[in-house]
Amino acid sequence: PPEIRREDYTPFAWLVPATRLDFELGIDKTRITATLEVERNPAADPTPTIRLNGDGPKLVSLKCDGGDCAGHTMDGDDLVVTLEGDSHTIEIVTEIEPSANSQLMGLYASNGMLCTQCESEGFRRITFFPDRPDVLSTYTVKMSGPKALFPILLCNGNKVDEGSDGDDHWAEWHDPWPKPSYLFALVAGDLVARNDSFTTMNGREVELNVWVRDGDLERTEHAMESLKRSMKWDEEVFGREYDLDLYNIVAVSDFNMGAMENKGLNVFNTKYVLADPETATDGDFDGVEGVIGHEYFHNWSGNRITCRDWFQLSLKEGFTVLRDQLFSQDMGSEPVKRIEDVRVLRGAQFPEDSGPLAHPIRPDSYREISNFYTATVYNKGAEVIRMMRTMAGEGAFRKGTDLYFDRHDGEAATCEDFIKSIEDGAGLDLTQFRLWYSQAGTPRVSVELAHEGGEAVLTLSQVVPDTPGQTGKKPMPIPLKIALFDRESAEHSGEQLVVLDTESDTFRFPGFAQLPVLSINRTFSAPVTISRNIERSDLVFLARHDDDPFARYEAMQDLMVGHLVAASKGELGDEERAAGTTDIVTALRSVIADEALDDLMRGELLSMPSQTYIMEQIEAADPGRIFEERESLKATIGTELKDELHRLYERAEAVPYSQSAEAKGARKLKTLVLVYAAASDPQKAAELAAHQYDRADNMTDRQGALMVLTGIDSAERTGRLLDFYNRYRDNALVVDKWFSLQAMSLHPNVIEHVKALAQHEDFTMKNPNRVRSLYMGFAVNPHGFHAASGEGYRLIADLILELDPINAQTAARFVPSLGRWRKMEPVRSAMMREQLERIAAAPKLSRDTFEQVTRSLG
Ligand code: DPP
Ligand code: ZN
Repeated sequence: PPEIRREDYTPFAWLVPATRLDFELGIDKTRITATLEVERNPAADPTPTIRLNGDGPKLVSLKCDGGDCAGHTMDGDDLVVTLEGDSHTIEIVTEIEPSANSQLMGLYASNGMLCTQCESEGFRRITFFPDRPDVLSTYTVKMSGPKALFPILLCNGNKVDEGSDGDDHWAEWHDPWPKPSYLFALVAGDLVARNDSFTTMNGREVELNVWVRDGDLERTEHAMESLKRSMKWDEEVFGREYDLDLYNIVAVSDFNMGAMENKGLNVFNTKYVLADPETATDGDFDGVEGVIGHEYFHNWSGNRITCRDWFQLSLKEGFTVLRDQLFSQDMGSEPVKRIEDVRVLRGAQFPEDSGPLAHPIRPDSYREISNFYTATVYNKGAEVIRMMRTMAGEGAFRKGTDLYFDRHDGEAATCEDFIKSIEDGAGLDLTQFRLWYSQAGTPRVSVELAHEGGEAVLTLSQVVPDTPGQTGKKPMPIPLKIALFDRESAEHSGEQLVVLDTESDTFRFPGFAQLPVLSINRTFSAPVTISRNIERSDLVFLARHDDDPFARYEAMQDLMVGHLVAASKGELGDEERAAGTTDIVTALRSVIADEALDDLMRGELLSMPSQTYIMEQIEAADPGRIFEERESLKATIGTELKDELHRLYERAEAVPYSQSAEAKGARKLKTLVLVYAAASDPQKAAELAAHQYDRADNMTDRQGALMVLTGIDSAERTGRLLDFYNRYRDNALVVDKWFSLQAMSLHPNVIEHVKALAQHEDFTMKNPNRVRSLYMGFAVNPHGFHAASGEGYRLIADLILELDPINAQTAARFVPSLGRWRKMEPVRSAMMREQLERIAAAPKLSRDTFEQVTRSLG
């Protein structure tokens, strides 16, 4: 497959002011008549042809201006039509087979309904079209089909007409807002809606619907409330008003992504719509709110202003992720949300940025764009814009975004357009800052603090590491929020922002009689790694006193990470090990006792760093060794703090179920206590977890208990797993949990369990949620995936090969786990590489998997 390069961009030679689509809908066969009004684009070089992208639709007929076309050929999958004059009407009839579409791109069947997914290049699987985001067109769509099968017919925009014809019926929809083809959507099926309305800031009434299958309606309240909160928040915080009279959300159970922001017709994975206390955890509730917000915010950052080309993906995704993060911060606990977001960044993006698939947030080339819907484009993209906001201040940043929305409304824009708008609107000079868009790799900042003549002297230096295809990088502006704590009073005289924009720099702070304690990268103001030689006692100090909750969490994590890294490398003598453990236990004890903390935050402070994060800190990591050290520390904590944790549990257990922060915090603590108990006293933990499971009146408690039980070989484990399955076997999302809990478990036989589950009657390769629940659960379980035998690697490689022909996009998502081979100790490293080579040698790999495997081996 060819490499597509950002610098090769040229505007399309034609404009398509209007598109008419006629769908004759059927599950097995759908016929589409597409009528395109095309005009020469005065801004582009003239060509004698128009290229209409295709990916498999059967061409039934083709007409130009009502008659034969002057000529046409197929160029690969594309249809190239000869066009001589300046404006034409092209009519294309195609046929497709929705029920045979297992890739879930384009128009496909799911549970008897029809739906679409067009981003990035799915529209070309429906009809031939200039399927690129810079071709904006106004769509009028007529859908017809059997009323019994498809009582509900939905499309973008507003319904303008409808009628019946015997057993068939039809609806015509018109979307007044010009859009690229990737935002097209259609849904036809037997659906019911939760209906509501929202009055915008200018008094326009918008009808809101959340469409689901009959029986799921009671679980849509949270989605609807989240939608209304999103609409209000975007008015208040970004000044953005909704622009149609109708907003439809449809839940679909077979879906590659989380959700899709199609204009006026969002299509969602059921996972991000359906929630009630009985079947959804607190995390699931937060996920629904976040994704509902995300897709809604795209209406402005993505739809009203879209991307010129797919290299600009972060223009809409990075910005929209930042918007959804800020929204969730405002709806819940700001510091806890920040910690969660940083955890995602470090868990997914940092490894990507330090591995073979590293790429800048604005990539320079790709073979398959689906592979670039990454944590880098999304989450690092959000961090980069967050840094602009930090440097500008909230008010000035808002002026920048106002200018952006104003200047580029209706356009297909670039990242550069965004940066320029923030520069002009916020009054920032972002000349050097643009490097964040072009340079990959997580910068490493080295920190030294000295005390000289009554001053604290802070020396910072940065290295931006080499990444594939990029060496010798330039220093970037790194905004670091800091505070200097007096050791006696445990107070500081104000937070400051220092911007390190050279390789190395020194900052002096007068007025210190002795060396203060430095709190740095507060709120995680820059997406970098900090390396410093800090005394353990200073970390204990910060874990206890830092007034920035994020920095306090960070100190707690650093304390544990430092200990576990040294222990895993065999660098700790008995005495050091004991001293390190004592410090950790002391710090945790102070967290448990601190009455100023709320329990959600307390839960964060009491959580151990993930094994994956620890592995990232070590060259040639030995996952087995790290696992043992981490379990051993967990057991020590469980033993040493047994009484405190027990009291915490009892207090939390008395809090009745509600959605309040207090009750959520209590639930988080309960399962956390079980996690520590499982390491220190498994039999007791199994009893306690079984008790929690049996008494649970909500999924958070029940799932938490079962999660702990799956790791303990016990009678309780078997009984509760069976109960869980029998209780929820009719609920696909909960059955997904049942699969993933077992795949993620600490049980010694996890590989055998996963193999058996793959043969379970409820397992299918056709449903991405089910595939991810079993195999992504396993791939992120270092205990199973990195088993010394190499069996975990083989299992994932087998999966990739089996899934690739069915759903290439989902298959390719599993490649990065094997792509970490360079970071592993030699034996595992060789086994991982061997599996990648086995995949690479397979005949007929998809473009998605081929690209990921080749880059991973590269
Ligand atoms: N649906 C995906 C998202 O919202 C891609 N746009 O991020
Ligand atoms: Zn998005």
